[in-house]
Amino acid sequence: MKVTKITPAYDRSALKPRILHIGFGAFARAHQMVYLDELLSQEGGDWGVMAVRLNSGAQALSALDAANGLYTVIEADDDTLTAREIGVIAGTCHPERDGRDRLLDAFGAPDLAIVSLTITEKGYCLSGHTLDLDHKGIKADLDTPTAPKTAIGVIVEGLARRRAAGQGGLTVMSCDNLPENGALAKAAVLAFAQARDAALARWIENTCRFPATMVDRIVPALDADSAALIEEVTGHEDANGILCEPFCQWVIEDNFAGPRPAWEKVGVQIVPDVRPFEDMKLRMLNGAHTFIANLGAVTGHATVASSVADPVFRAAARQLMGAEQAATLAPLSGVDLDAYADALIARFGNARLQHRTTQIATDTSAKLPQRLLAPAKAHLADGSAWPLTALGIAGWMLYLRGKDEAGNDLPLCDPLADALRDIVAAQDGAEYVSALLSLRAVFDADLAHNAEFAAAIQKAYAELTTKGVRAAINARLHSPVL
Ligand code: NAI
Ligand code: CS2
Repeated sequence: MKVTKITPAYDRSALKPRILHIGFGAFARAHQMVYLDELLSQEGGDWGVMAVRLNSGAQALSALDAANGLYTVIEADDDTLTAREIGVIAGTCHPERDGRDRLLDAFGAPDLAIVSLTITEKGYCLSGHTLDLDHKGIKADLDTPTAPKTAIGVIVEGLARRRAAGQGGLTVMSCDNLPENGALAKAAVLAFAQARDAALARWIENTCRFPATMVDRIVPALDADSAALIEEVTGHEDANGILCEPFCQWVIEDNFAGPRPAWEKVGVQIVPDVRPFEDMKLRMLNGAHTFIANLGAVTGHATVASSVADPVFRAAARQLMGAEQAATLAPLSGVDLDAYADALIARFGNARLQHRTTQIATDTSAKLPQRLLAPAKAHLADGSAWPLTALGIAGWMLYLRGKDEAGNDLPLCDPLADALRDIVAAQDGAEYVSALLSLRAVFDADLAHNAEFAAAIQKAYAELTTKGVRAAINARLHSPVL
């Protein structure tokens, strides 16, 4: 296989921390940083990044410092392998390592223009479309707002310090897989600010901007094989090295408070309305991922690639995307949804990515609404069929029971884990499904009162448990494969 190596072709000493990225995990390293690296390689400039992690990962940031801010991203599929050394990091910060004030004061720097976020869906501490003021972390941060621990508390205190320093507003850009992620980030930040100080909330509303984004690149958590491959290709260990697929897409709403990198020069789409792109990606890609993750894990498939190598799952994922998810989308000029679905199936089949089904099944309670419930609602409204969507939702309920079909344990990692474990322990069968359906944090009032929805999920769950997962899926395929 041909290995292509790319190193930073720009003057790194010119970089200033003009972007502060909170949540410097696998995805940010392989997506936002790569776009910026390409742009700097094209035209140089001073757009550097301060890499921040709030909870885990202090050691990885220290390793990044020791490597002079450099790390490697490997983009790979069966035929190609590109190792790109990324040079955009202009500093790192971890509040527990460096002290909270260093991070909060960084918001006041005159050169800072953008705070970008990949903090996972649960990092926004939402309840529906606004901030959950009963969230433990939010309550604690409102008690001590100048020493915040949540991302939302940090952003608001950082902006308060920026305002006090006499600087203008910032662009706060969510790059998480949430629908209308800009509006949600804004709602959370404003609600927290309002609870602290109405004048601060007004200042944020008037001077800051919260663009929505659609982000796409499959970046699994690093496993031992990928770490070994990175070491083999680069010749050294790399605590921040990451392996991902070659595909990459970024669509950003044209809504900035101040300057931004000229991302459009490296293929980023800057558009007036991101919503149709978000819906397409969150439903077709992420909806199919959640279907495969929960049902695949229960069946015993460890990865997405092994799931779509199984003809039942492959046919189901393609049918879900085409017949059920695409059918709920507004037409998007220049996008052929059939070709998009075919490309997604090919991307899922990338065997270089050991993308674990149990990783994607993490935090499903925060993913289900945008991925499978919104499409279900659309089908209920227009009377169209949603057999696989229903199986996907019931599949989550089956996954939660904690055992695969061979009796092996399945991990539960979810912001609602305690409540979910209580429900699992209390009952099974129809009562269990009803208890889950009454969880308002997942199923909103519309769905909770919809008897047709409840009946469809009950039926799907009963089929999964009586027939077994693959047979239940197969029976709902337009062209059964078993
Ligand atoms: P990761 O686990 O490698 O990194 C997550 C980062 O978020 C870490 O820095 C972690 O400390 C931080 N974090 C976790 N919970 C938090 C909380 N409650 N408050 C503040 N920070 C928190 O995960 P990865 O792969 O970087 O994904 C992060 C997010 O990026 C995803 O949840 C998703 O929304 C988005 N994304 C990921 C893609 C992927 O393929 N990995 C692709 C597209 C979007
Ligand atoms: C996945 C996504 O973990 C998950 O929930 O569905 O992270 C997925 O890999 C990305 O959205 C692809 O862009």
